Amino acid sequence: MDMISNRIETLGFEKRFLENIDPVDLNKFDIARVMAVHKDSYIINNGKNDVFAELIGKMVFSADSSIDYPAVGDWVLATFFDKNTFSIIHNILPRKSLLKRKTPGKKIAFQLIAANIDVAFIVQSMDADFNLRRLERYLVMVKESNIKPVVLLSKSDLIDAEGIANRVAEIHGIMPLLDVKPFSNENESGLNKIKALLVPGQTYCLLGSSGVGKTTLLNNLIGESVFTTKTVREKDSKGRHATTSRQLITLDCKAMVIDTPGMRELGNFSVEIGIDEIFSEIIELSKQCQFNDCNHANEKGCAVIEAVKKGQVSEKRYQNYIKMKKESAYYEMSYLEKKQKDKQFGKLCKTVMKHKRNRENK
Ligand SMILES: Nc1nc2c(ncn2[C@@H]2O[C@H](COP(=O)(O)OP(=O)(O)OP(=O)(O)O)[C@@H](O)[C@H]2O)c(=O)[nH]1
Ligand SMILES: [Mg+2]
Ligand SMILES: [Zn+2]
Repeated sequence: MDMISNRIETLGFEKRFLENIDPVDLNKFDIARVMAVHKDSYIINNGKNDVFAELIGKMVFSADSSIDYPAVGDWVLATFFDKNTFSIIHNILPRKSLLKRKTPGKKIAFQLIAANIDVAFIVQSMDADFNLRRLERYLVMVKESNIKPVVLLSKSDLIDAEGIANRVAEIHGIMPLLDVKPFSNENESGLNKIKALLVPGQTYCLLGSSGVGKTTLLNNLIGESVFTTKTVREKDSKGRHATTSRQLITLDCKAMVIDTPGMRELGNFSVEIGIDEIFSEIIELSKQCQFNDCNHANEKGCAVIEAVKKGQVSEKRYQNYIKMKKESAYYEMSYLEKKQKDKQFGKLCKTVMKHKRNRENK
């Protein structure tokens, strides 16, 4: 067990993952990490090698939603067969973080991005893609998921030093303590500063719009062009993602990285912790609003609106805050509605069954 635990520690395993696990299960199963997900099959690693895996039927039958399925980065209990060439996943260990987004549409459904991530590299390119509002959305998602954000500004080769400094200053204007690293995959400037952030055994993920250079960065960190990036010709063809699968890569320095496909839509937000953290100055101001339940929309004595009028909070930032708040409120509402509907449907079933029984008994 100890030898195995040493081996999985290099994959980022921590004792805390075992906190609520039955010791009997630990004797029965191996601990392994999900390295890649492909439809309904998986590649997992128990510290020895990558092994093909499937879910035990019980897990599939009892799954309520996508959250009950393994994501890249998950720790699982599994059994290994045929000299370590095939495995069955029995259980997912409690996650320390889970990056997910709501799938488009009104239905409450999530797409899992990755589990047990320590640091999220939010990548924006400094040319066309640079957008503070989008950055705020990514930051909210990352904070909400209990993950440390670092902002990587790519394509520094395309703008001058002043342009770079301005963009960094703009970000620090809204988040003074945020780690922001400009870099270029093209001339490799700033790459060493990114490498210096990588800690062995920690798991990182690359987030950001399509075409900002996430996969190119990963290839640079590996030191080899292992993964496909967009060719120059394809660069303009919007909507085509170079990266489509998700997998966990172990770098030579023993840090692990998950590359993700660019997300076109970030989806709505389920809870408000993230929003409150990223818009902390607005939360601070709202304590001075005349009404406790102020929505900062058009209420009398609203300190937030006052600050926007005075130019202390930018109009755009305020609008983004209101927009995200609305989305999150909408989300909560539709969730409740869904539950309500489920209840009504359950009642309906019961009544139908009762009538049926009554008829049969007659
Ligand atoms: N000038 C310049 N071009 C870059 C830089 N980084 C990436 N590129 C180019 O940008 C294009 C897109 O890069 P990718 O690494 O495929 O982008 P991605 O973020 O992985 O995109 P998706 O996988 O679609 O999400 C490629 O043509 C790269 O050569 C950079 O720092 N400077
Ligand atoms: Mg990519
Ligand atoms: Zn207010």
